[in-house]
Amino acid sequence: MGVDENCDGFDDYCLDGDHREGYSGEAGTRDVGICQGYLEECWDRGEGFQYYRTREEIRPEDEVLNDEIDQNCDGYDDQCIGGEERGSYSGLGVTRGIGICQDKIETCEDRGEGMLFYETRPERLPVDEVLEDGIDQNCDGHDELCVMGQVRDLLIRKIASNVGLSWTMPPEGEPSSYYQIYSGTSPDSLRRLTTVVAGSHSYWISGLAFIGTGSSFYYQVTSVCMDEESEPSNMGYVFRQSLTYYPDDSNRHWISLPYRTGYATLADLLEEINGISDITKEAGRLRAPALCDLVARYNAATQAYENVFWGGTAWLSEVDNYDTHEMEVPLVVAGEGIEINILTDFNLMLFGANDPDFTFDLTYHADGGNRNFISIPYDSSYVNLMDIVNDINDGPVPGTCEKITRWNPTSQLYESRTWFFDLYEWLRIPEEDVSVVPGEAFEIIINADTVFRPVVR
Ligand SMILES: [Ca+2]
Ligand SMILES: [Ca+2]
Ligand SMILES: [Ca+2]
Ligand SMILES: [Ca+2]
Repeated sequence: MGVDENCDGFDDYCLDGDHREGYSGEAGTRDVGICQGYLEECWDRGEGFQYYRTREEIRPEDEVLNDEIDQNCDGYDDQCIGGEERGSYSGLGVTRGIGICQDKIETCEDRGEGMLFYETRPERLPVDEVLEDGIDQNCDGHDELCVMGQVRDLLIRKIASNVGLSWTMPPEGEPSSYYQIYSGTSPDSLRRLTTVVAGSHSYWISGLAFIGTGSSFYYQVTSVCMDEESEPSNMGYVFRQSLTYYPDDSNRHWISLPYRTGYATLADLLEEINGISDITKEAGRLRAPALCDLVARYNAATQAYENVFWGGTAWLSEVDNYDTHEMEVPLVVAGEGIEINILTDFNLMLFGANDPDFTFDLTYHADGGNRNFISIPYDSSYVNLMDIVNDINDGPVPGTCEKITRWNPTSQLYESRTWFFDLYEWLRIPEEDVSVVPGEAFEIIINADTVFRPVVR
């Protein structure tokens, strides 16, 4: 003990009003965050003046993360533990981690502001697929292939006064990009008309006014994948034939139909040509034609014509069984030609498409006439009558086709080529070449079963 100078019985340690402070924590942590030094003040509490703590020291403690308090007195409230990682993804859950899609990765680091999450890998969300590059850009689990299958069933139909194109999805699937429609007034000069989105299989051309140009129109469709394009579809037709009426002559025409048409029966043809309806039903039976009063097919099996014709007061059909009010009429058979009789000049318009798979499969009947009435595609490559014969016979020698006949619509006379075995040559009537006029039909006579596929351009 020291000396009791002021005679209060105690050797005082300090003087009234004195204070002192200190801090035992790490340097640099004092007065940062929760850390503080202690404070002692000089009081006399009955035992002489001594220092008493009036504020406790607080040294760094374990950090409590993200509570807005800086427990370890480094100046920051840490958000995380160093090295910790977290991922996040803002896209659809099914795409997360698939293909190019990846989480944003944040890593806990101290970059001078305490432990915070910093983005160390960016998020990647689905983008438009790039086809056939081995990478799944849209994160659906696979790299898309370039799809552009060939359309093979294009059909052109007249519906009301519009031209309707329709087709189905190619076996390969919908095109990756779109369908491209081509059109032109000749099969060799088709140009791009318009595109149709994948998944849609039709296109309408409103009105038939464009037909007034006097041309036929040809159509094809392709499938497109970016800058690649499929082979063109079968050829579609809006086929126009200018028919002339001769007052003092017969007015028959042999007409080729497209192998694929919207005409189910000969009545459908008559109705469309004449612009009348329902001639097979009671209400339509009496509607007189203005343009065409007869359509006939030639039945190869029976070797007989089957007519549907205007009888003067009503439509009649040679295959009507008179059992019902409805008139039975011959069906349109793919590949058959038809004969029509016209009443005035007009432009015959036929709608349809070629069938690239169509093959004639003609049967020989030992006791029959073996005449077959055939349609030829409007875009065939035949130039002269003998081109058809030679195609059937695989050369300019006799084969299963021994006669071909054209009906000349201007002279209203037959023109033909007939194989004469005795002379071993073709009898030519007329002698000069006979052109194959697109739209005309032909009669052939066969001497054995015959299979052939017309050649188109
Ligand atoms: Ca904290
Ligand atoms: Ca801290
Ligand atoms: Ca994909
Ligand atoms: Ca891809």
